[in-house]
Amino acid sequence: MAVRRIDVREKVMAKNDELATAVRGRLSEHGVPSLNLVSSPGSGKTSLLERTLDQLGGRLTMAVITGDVQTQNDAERLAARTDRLVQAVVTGGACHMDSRQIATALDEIDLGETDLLFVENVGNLVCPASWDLGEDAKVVIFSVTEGEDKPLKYPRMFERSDYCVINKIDLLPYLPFDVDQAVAYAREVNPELRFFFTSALTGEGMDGWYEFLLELTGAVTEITA
Ligand SMILES: Nc1nc2c(ncn2[C@@H]2O[C@H](COP(=O)(O)OP(=O)(O)OP(=O)(O)O)[C@@H](O)[C@H]2O)c(=O)[nH]1
Ligand SMILES: [Mg+2]
Repeated sequence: MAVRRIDVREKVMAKNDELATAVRGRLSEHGVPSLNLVSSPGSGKTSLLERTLDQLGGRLTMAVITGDVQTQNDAERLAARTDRLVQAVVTGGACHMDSRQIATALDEIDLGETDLLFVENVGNLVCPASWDLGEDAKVVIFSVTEGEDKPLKYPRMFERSDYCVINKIDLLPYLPFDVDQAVAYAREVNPELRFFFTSALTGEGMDGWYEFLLELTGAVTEITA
């Protein structure tokens, strides 16, 4: 009997990419920039967003879609910081979000009234790297408790990201984490990465991040023009 191999993964990925292209089209039609926050669990994605909503909420209208394997804890934390609806995607076991979930979530978001879209992906340094959600850029959050070598051990996530937030810098005095080495490793896999150095806990270093977001949305030009 002959064997016929069906490559399900390829088909699923092709469908995801098709939907991601449609998502990108919808966002760009409304001029809404979008960032997909990716990282290992607990690096500080939600904390970074909490602070960002607090600090920029008066200047930017930000929409958030969170993804978690289980619970909508992050969406609830973020909903406490914004009047906007925060969409919680529970992946029910999947280690990443996909573009169909984003497309569905977008149906409930008034893009005409949105300056910026954040997606907080499932905490996982492997799976989300392969899935295009239609975002403009991935931002990898890399906390100083993880060890300098993570870009070398999980290169795809760093390759696929345009921005890297090195978070929890308030803990540097207590850890043997070499920031220069971590940056060098990350640049080894992606020389184009742009870095931010933050503490989402104390607010240290967050100004550069806020300026970047304001520039991304055109808010800085509007203000200075
Ligand atoms: N010291 C310190 N702790 C932080 C910082 N940012 C986040 N944390 C703490 O790290 C823990 C995890 O933070 P979260 O914001 O929930 O991390 P996350 O990446 O959203 O986690 P998952 O969504 O579960 O992957 C919490 O206890 C935060 O208070 C920081 O800059 N410094
Ligand atoms: Mg979170």
